[in-house]
Amino acid sequence: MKTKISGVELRRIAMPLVAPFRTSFGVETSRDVLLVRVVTADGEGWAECAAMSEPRYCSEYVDGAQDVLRRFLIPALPKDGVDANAVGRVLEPFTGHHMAKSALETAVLDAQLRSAGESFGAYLGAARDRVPCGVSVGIMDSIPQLLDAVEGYITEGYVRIKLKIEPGWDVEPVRAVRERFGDDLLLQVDANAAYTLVDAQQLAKLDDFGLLLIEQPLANDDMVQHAQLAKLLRTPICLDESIESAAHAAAAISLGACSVINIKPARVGGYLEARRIHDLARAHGIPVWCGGMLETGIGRAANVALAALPGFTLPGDTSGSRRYFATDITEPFVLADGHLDVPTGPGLGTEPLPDVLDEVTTSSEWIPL
Ligand code: NPQ
Ligand code: MG
Repeated sequence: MKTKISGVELRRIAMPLVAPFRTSFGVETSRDVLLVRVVTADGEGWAECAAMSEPRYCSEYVDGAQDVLRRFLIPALPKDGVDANAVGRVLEPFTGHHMAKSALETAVLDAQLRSAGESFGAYLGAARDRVPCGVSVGIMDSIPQLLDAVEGYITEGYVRIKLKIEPGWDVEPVRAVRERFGDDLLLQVDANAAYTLVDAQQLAKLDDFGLLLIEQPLANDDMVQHAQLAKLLRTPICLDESIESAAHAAAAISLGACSVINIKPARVGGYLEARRIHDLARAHGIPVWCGGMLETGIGRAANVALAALPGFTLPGDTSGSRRYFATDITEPFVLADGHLDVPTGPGLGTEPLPDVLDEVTTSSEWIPL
């Protein structure tokens, strides 16, 4: 099926966070999000770009994503229409820029599925109608502050807690959370590449706490070092930043660099590549889960649909809207019994609320095709 696109709106919105979110690579207090709206003959399709304001998590950043979309990716779309399945191939000549590519492909896919009356979940192959949700907890100023935050999330129903760690904030916060909330709590940590292989002995101390996994302990490029570290730890290693494609996932699995994969569709270039990684991991018995990039309801809707695929056997960072935003740009995603419902409407099954969208918009540009 071909979708004919008349143009694309690139809209920037400013979304204040409910609380600062600190990771090993920095502190975020507000989310500067690029929204992509594809306009077709009979409708439109939405997506959001996961790129952050600065290139810290990965090399992409939001101004750069908007530039490459405007100058290269959008003009590459065929004028006589394109099937969403072919967008990846059309953008292939341009290297990198997975988050920008993901946003464009997702908006085309949303437009196409809306026209066809099919939901993202049904299209991707969702195997359930709701998904269990975890939450990512930032680095705090003190252990009591961390315990209060974790207690609040457990009370809200989150079924799994992920603690952000860095050198100097690792064993003690994990020990404190285990002592306070018990051994049954599903608990994992995420270092966002803050360690090196010489820290192996320190990381091995985490083996005592029955963690589900340790996410991205070493640098993005350290695939071989992750394989070496895996031999020194009992805690399973999960890769996030290192996995930018299905090819990377295949390499990581055959190297023994990870035994779990965090799939973020934006990081790997879109939901179709995300599904390929899911299929590959599943064939190898590698559990996967859906990561998060502080998405608004637009990105969240698609992530929840992906997280409903059968190989997503661990709870994801698919938190409710209020984890990050007091007011979401869509109807908010609200946890029920620790789960989020997979949207069932056509396409993403949600769209921005016009009044909220106008209030948070900081700029908009129209790229005609
Ligand atoms: C991760 N996400 O798994 C990322 C990292 C991350 C939910 O922990 C603004 C935009 C701030 C994206 C901070 C979670 C962010 C961000 C952290 C992504 O590694
Ligand atoms: Mg991570």
